Amino acid sequence: MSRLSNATLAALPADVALPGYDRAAMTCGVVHLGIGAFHRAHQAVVFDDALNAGDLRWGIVAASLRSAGVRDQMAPQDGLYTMLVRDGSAEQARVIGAVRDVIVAPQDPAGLLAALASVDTHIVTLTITEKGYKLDPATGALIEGDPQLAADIASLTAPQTAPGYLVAALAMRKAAGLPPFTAISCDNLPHNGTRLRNAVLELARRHDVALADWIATQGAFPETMVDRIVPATTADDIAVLAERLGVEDQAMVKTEPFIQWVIEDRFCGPRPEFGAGVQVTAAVAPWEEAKLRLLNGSHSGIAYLGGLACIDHVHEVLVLPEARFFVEALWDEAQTTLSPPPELDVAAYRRELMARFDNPTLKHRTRQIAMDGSQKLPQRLLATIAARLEAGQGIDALSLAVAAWVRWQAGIDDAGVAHVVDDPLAAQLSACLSAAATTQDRVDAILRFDAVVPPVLASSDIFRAALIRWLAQLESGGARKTLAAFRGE
Ligand code: NAI
Ligand code: CS2
Repeated sequence: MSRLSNATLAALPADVALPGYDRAAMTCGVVHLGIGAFHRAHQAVVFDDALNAGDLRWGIVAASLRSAGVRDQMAPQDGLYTMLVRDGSAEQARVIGAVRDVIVAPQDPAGLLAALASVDTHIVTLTITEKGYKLDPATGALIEGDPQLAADIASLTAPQTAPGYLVAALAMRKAAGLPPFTAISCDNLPHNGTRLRNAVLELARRHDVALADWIATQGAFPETMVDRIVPATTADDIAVLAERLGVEDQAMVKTEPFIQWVIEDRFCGPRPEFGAGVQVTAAVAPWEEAKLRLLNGSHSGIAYLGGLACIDHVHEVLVLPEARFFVEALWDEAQTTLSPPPELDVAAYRRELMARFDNPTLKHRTRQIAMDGSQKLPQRLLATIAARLEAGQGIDALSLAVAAWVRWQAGIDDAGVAHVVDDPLAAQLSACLSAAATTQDRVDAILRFDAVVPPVLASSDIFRAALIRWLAQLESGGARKTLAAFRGE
């Protein structure tokens, strides 16, 4: 079967939305680092909207800092791909044309640096996962001793890390008399702009103090809150779409109708006239905190408990009344720790969130969300627990979610089936847990794991007791029984 491409666009079925602009005439104002599924269904759509509105400055040069997979899917398709929006019953298809090129950084570091240093480039977006920033999850400081970071500290000729690419390109821009670009982290990290800025400034300082000062005064690293559920594409998704389109699209993404991008009003250069789904605002933190603690906190709880109970997808976990009860209880706990923005109606947000999780056509795998827990737990669950404890409030549901994460580290589900713990700290976590003989010992080992657990929780007797209680139940009876017990059954 032929592939989706410029040549096959005109033959697509009439109900597929197509780029409404001349792709050959667009320039690339955006460089994106980490072209995974999320970028293709979120930021790229926002820039595609700007292109459709007639501003042809917002094409994208995208890069993968690791593998050639996405480039190999997109290059034969002239950078085109389909976004499928599934609302639970109907499905809409739209071809996105914003991505002009995909660079595989390890194969072409000079090409990526040239794109970043181009006079056309005004904005750099990043979705490199939480671990890509090379920051300690508990403290947010650069991970000293990380080999890739060490290489970038030694030389920036062919950078290894995202902060390395940004520093090297900013040095080229400064030398060429160009302004810096606005660098926008779109990963689910707390204060993601500040974290990215700190990583870049710290690395720049190791090379050239004047460069670091220039970036600090002239550059911009807005905070953002990003939200759209974008599950990984499956081979089945690609096969079903090929039937519908009559051409194959290996780079397709599937998502939900909901889209939100809250960006701090801190740009150092041009930006598009943002349209639907984007808010530019002075204060992102309240949005970000609400999203991380409500959506992502419960997502992680659902992923570990559902994964242990051998349930593949989020919507299937929520078929269980005891799982819904748990999610509502976790939200009750998290909600008291928030200072929501005035525009956010938390009760309505919770109702909408449950409906989003219930979407049966997204098929969001619990295993996908369970990945990289060590990088996710601090902002999703542990900060919430610390705030509850400080206020003298209970942590029943939140600590059950953390206990399920601890249980997940054993690498075996409730049916005795082994799973890979996909986490950059998996080996260290496994070493710390395997030396522990009892449930109490395992909890104590986790509490001492200071890359993830902050001191205030490591020393909390209340947190320790809650973890021991839930972990003991998960270990003896499994996730389904523990959820039922949580509900008082
Ligand atoms: P994906 O697996 O499709 O893509 C991940 C991208 O990150 C790939 O380009 C990969 O090469 C890159 N990457 C991974 N580790 C890296 C490292 N150590 N250094 C540099 N690059 C690295 O995942 P997806 O769905 O695109 O999600 C990526 C991130 O986007 C998430 O971790 C999250 O922070 C954020 N996000 C994802 C949402 C989703 O529903 N998928 C929604 C909101 C945010
Ligand atoms: C999920 C998020 O994979 C995960 O850890 O919790 O990627 C989630 O889908 C997004 O944050 C939704 O905006």
